[in-house]
Amino acid sequence: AKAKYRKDYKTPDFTLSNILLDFQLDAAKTVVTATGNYKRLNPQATELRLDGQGFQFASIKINGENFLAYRQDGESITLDLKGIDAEAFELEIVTYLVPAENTSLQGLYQSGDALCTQCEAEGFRQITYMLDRPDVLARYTTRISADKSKYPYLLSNGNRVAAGEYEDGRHWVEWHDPFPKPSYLFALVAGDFDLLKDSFTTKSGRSVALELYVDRGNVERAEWAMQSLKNAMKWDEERFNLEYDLDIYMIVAVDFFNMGAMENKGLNIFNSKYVLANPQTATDEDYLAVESVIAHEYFHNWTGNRVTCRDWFQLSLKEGLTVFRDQEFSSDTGSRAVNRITNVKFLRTAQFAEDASPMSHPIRPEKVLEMNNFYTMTVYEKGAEVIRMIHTLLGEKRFQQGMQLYIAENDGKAATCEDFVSAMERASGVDLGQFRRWYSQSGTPELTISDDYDEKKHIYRLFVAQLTPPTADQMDKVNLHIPLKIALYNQKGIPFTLMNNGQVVSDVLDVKLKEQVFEFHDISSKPVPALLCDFSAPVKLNYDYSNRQLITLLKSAKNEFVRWDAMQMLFSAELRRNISLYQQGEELNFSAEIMEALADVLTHYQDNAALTRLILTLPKETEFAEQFKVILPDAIAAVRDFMQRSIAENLKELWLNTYNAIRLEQYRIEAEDIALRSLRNLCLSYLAFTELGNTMVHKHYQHANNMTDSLAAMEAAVKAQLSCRDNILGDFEQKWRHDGLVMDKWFSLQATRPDDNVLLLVQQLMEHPSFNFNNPNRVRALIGSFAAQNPKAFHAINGAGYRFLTDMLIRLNHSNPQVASRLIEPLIRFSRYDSQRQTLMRRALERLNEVENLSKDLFEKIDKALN
Ligand code: BAL
Ligand code: ZN
Repeated sequence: AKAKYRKDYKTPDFTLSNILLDFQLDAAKTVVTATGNYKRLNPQATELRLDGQGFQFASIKINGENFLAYRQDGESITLDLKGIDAEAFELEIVTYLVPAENTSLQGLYQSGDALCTQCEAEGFRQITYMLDRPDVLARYTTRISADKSKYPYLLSNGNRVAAGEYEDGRHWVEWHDPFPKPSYLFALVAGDFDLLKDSFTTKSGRSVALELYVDRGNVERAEWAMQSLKNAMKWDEERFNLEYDLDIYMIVAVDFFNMGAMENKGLNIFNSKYVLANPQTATDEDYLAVESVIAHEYFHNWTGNRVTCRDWFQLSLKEGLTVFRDQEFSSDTGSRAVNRITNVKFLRTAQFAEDASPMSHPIRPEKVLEMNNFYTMTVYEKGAEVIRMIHTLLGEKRFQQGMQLYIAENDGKAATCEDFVSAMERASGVDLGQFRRWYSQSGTPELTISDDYDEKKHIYRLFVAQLTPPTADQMDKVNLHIPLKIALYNQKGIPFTLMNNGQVVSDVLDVKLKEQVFEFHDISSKPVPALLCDFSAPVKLNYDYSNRQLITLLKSAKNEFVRWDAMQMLFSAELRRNISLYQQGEELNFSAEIMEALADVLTHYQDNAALTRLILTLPKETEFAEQFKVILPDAIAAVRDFMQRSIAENLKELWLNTYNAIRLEQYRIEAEDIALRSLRNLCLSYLAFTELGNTMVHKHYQHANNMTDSLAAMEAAVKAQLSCRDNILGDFEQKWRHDGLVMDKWFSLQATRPDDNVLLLVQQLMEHPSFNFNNPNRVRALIGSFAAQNPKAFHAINGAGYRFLTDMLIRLNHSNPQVASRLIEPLIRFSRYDSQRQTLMRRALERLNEVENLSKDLFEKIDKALN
């Protein structure tokens, strides 16, 4: 297979206006007859090349006649049309599929007893030969027939237009989708489900039927998803003026799914992880994740489906924008500060790491071998940050005017990132010329800031320099337009008005040059600067803060994000200082002034429980790791453990008092309760490291009436290696062994145990009756968590972690390359480690590289890492 380049985009020679898909379903042999009306767009074209692979091809007809003038390779068929009138013709193709054997979970496959599809990005071509590219939009009619007792529900996109029964026990249903769409949005589901029904009346008064399909017995776990859907529909009308368009909206939850969910027109297919929730099985975090993914897929109906992507290099056009939209929905529905902090934590850890890896790419990639490899943190989360910066530069009103223009100009079309930026620019009058570089430049920019205060003239200056270090994909970097939001606090924590020559100036500075000076007048005392407030740009900040300055921000800044970020910087400073001590073999110590600041925050928890919890949460090892050019997994683990125990012991009484003071009787999913519950569980997680730990944790587990509390106790017991641990783990296992989704929490916790023998345990758990190597959720929970969330064990200096992951990848390369390709990430990032580990990791990759029939997915990443 050859890489594709963004610069090589060409409009298609042919397009497809309508297609009739007839599926005679059977898990062991499905017959697909695809009848499409093709039109020639390029009068010179005499050949039609269609994508297709992984099925048995039976026959091809043009205008009803058998057609033989074709040639095939492993990935396509090329029809020689010189013998026919190629302006417009009907093409009928028959293919045979075996869904039961399709473990790749792309195209048509079996999940449990159901049959379902996943076509994005290029899965449709595993169903039949197709112009499988997003700029070919057609109207789909889908006729499905199947055994009625096995598959009572037969679903596809659009409206159900006809149905009937055959005498042999089979039945059929026909669906028609009036909106032209690309093949990646096609979907089909057949199975036996419980159905939760509801309806939504749009703001123009149309009634939309809402249908949520889940495995039998799970209907009471679907209520929250349904409520989230209705909230999302309403929010999109109110904030974005976007209304739903079809008469029916269906969601189906399946257990075998590579991604989180898929926005197929009118028929979303979801990983059951992002649908099912009740207080006994789902944590507060799960509830919020369900709400956000349900919203995300719904928002795609406009940003993705009505306006789709011209080519896959434009993926961030729909993903970055839709992530921005789902983040805004969660922020309007819950706490804006909590959402911002959570998203920034994730971005700084995972996206920054990706940008520093061999897979570094701009949010609009230039070169792709396997498209599935580009559903990344960069395209999604950094893509959303780029949209957020546009929102910051334009303001809500002009941003919404830009959205309306973008939709009006591109509805029903396949658009580009440039179409979006251009609409934003024209609607707002704001020049985004230099800003566009965010779409083509990869890497994490660094802002290095210093300052100067003129006591006599009351002038404060910020000297801002920007630099984007070279990345694996791109050596030369240019200056970006970076919105830098700031505040200047006096020693009492009151912000100065930002003035320049008697004028009030914006708190968002336009950083555009390599070096720039910003001057503020009438600053009556030396201020403490809050820089990059709300993370106004996805960059790293270098400013030489003193602990005193950070403690001032932590105690008195008005902005919640600034307070949280100040504590993050204090934790980092403390970690670094202790890592030096650790390396010199000296005794570690925890700063008294930081400890005091932590105590102060905890004492005032009632002012803001949610923020208190976020501030007092010690960053994970993987979060700390991102601060280092060369990552030292053992040192980070040891110092973090020391910090955790110090905070636990020193503030023991406060943790205990707070734990006892918080009382929550009934379980409710309300922001306030979630905040208190999570703070109480944070107290427990610290107390676990004190002599009170074992008794308290065990009691907490026994008294828990919801999964959030049960899991918090189990996690505290595991992390602090308490003697009640095995008892709790065993009880949980007995209770949930028949529920794979719940067991994922258990598998994941087992895989991240701090114990020395954790790898052996992980290997043993692969034989556990609840484990299933073909289920991506199970594999990610057990193997993925070990490799990505247990850095000390994975990077064990004997190389056993690397060998284990390599063995797993060799197996997954055959069964599910897409999952394999996600799991390989920690291994390709070897350049961040010491030379001994680098050698071991390289050796593992070289071994993988020798595997016969290496998938494109893995090949692309290994190739980038080794070359
Ligand atoms: N389009 C793939 C899944 C998602 O981003 O919604
Ligand atoms: Zn999406």
